[in-house]
Amino acid sequence: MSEAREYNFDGIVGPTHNYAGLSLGNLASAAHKGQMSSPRAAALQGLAKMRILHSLGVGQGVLPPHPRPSMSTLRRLGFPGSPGDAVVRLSREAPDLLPLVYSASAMWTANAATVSPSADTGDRRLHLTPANLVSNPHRAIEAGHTTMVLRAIFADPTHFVIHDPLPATPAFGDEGAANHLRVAPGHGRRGVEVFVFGSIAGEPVAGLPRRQTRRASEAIARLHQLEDCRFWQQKPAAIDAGAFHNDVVAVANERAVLYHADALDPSDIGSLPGACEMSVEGARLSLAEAVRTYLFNSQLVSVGDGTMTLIAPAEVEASQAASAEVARLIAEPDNPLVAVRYVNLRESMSNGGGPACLRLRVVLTEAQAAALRGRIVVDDVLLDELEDWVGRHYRETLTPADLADPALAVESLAALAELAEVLELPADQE
Ligand code: SUG
Repeated sequence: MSEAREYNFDGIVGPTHNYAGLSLGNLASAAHKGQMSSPRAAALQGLAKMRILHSLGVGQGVLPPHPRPSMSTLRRLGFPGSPGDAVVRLSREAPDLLPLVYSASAMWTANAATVSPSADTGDRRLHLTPANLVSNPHRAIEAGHTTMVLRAIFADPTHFVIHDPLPATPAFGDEGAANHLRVAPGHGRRGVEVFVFGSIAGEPVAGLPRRQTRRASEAIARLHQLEDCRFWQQKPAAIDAGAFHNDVVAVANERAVLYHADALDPSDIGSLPGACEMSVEGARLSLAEAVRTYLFNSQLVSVGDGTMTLIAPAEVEASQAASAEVARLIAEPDNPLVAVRYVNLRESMSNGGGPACLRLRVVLTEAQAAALRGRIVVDDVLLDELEDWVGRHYRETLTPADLADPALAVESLAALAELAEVLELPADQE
């Protein structure tokens, strides 16, 4: 088991990346509503991040964008016909639904699924449960396609179990790995899996939406046959300050847990055996500044010699308070963090998606890695091919009004069909 390695499966940003202000409680999404996006820059920024992780020796995979417009959604809503025809009719009869069928939100693969490595599970297989994402309609339509893609990649039943998403109802609201921490002495060793929830069963609350329910997390823990897990409530004040997912205020890697002390209970963290705490107090960095800069949405990764590097958004570097905290943590001798790499993800950040939102972590043994299907683990050649593909298919800019252009539907679906060939995955079944 000790040969296990962590892979980060990043969502490739799709050709229809746009700012529609769809996510209540996500402050960046609301702030950029209606602005012009740059799908090409967004995708290249994501690929540049993947290149850094790959160069650090961290396993790096990709998950394809979902086909947009979502033809399955258009058909279910009563818009048959070709993609161009369906979009033209939708923009005449229900233009408010254009952002729903065009959202590129599947790029944030931390919300694709909850993953339990085989070291933690009763049957010693890797378990994945795709998230139902019921809190937001544009995200709920991801669940079916995500399940299909994960089943295509993690197809070997001797190693992998892909569960169905939980029932798509508020009582089982589930947002995947974004509300899940794993603390273990090493990636391949048995760990404690921590589920952080906002409500028990989707009960109405004053304040911003609580997307993750305890009932959903408990079901996943049962399905994954977890031998050691915890359920913690995120402090409501943190959600109301804009931490709509726990990964906006906490990140763990092996023994290390970096978190904002106003979001989780330090005694909860202290109860984890062997955990190395890196906490940031509100007096040093306010919750508001943590949410604005996404310090805790950094990726904390092991780089091979027992040390860790933080992959942090450029917004952290530009903030005096946040960058001072990074410097303080690096200087601290009692934790494994020794370096930071700042990355420009401005396009994704403007929709509330930082470095950690863009990746789904999967710990794989060598045998499991060898059993993956598709050409989805990157090397420099694949990254070059993906950059070239983006350059040929993506628009420089997109405004909300452009979503009514039927040519965008044709372009975007053609790009995705070509990508399926590059990645050697089944073509879209939508
Ligand atoms: O679900 N934004 C996403 C951001 C997800 C971030 N993921 C993690 N924290 N793991 C969301 O709120 C905005 C789309 C728009 O407004 O056009 C959006 O869906």
